[in-house]
Amino acid sequence: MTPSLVPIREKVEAGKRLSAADGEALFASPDLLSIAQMAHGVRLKKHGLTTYYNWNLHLNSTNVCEANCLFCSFARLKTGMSQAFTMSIEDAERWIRERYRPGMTEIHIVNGLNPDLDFDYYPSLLRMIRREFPELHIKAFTAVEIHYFAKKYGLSYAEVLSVLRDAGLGSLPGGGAEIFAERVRRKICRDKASADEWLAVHRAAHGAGLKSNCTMLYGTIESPAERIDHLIRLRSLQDETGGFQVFIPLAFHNEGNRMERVPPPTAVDDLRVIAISRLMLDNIPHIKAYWVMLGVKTAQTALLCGANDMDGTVTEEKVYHMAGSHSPDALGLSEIRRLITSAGLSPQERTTTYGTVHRAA
Ligand code: V47
Repeated sequence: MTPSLVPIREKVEAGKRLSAADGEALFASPDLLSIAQMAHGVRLKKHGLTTYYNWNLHLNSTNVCEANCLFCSFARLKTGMSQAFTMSIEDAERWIRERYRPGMTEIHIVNGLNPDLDFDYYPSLLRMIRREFPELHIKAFTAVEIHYFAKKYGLSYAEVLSVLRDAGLGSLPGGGAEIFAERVRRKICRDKASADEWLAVHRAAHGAGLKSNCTMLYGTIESPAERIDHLIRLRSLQDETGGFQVFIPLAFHNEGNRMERVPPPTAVDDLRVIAISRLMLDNIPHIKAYWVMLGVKTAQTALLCGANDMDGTVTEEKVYHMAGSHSPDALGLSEIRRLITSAGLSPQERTTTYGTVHRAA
């Protein structure tokens, strides 16, 4: 182990919280194997060998988006542009029906900030899903979307969340956080919710009894110190509310967007971010290795570097596939279990909120 890591290992073994300086020392160290071993030790203490996955479906019902994020390959600025789409509620119902299988437990919905829709579109979408597919937990709308609804329709976050919850919203996904540092946000995503607004939406969701997820987009133009600042801001909100279930680091993909000249993170970067996240986020229960984003092989390896969740079957993901992901469109349940088992770990199917799913073999 490189000498700079020795005091950090002592803190980790004593269960002490790591500081920003510790986090920066971890990013500065080339000793990935020692960092991964510490993170795996923390994961074993928290979860043993148990490794979660779920049976889910991803829906994007519109990619029309007023925000003009440089890294995004999915959004189209205006209705009518090439590849822009907006599903009606009937289209969305048909789309889900064609892909839904009895036994699925979750639908994950992330959309663009579409200026052409009335607010009623969103509760109507949720009500349709609750009526037609009552077994699905609805994890929908990032904090950036909730902020947009509040601003556009003149409502408070609590009011938006209350209407959506009454219509069937079960929890919030973690997207849209990107990197909290103002320097980076100004350059890559200047015209959407700020860091403080993103955090305020999650605070409001937790206050309303909704669980949520959190993310960090890494590999664009942020510094290691800005990554650590991001993780510490998530950790502070978690100290306050306890409402985050899982942290998902999201690796930058550079195809089909305006940051094509920025090289994407390597596998070593990916594993280092997973491991350091596990070490810094001592109060967030789970770390997800999202296979669509990492690629299946790196995601499997991440399960031995601090991650304890693989996300789910997904089915037709668009955000990453439009940005150059070469991962498959979907993974079968038995393939996810095989990946986990062959890493020497124990697969456990979960609900969105980490309840156990018992399924006849
Ligand atoms: O908000 C967009 C990111 C997010 C790119 O909560 C990009 O369980 C990298 O939030 N390169 C959407 N990242 C995905 C997301 C998510 C995914 C899986 C599970 C969960 C969960 C949440 O993807 C966006 C943005 O932060 N993103 N474009 C890109 N080119």
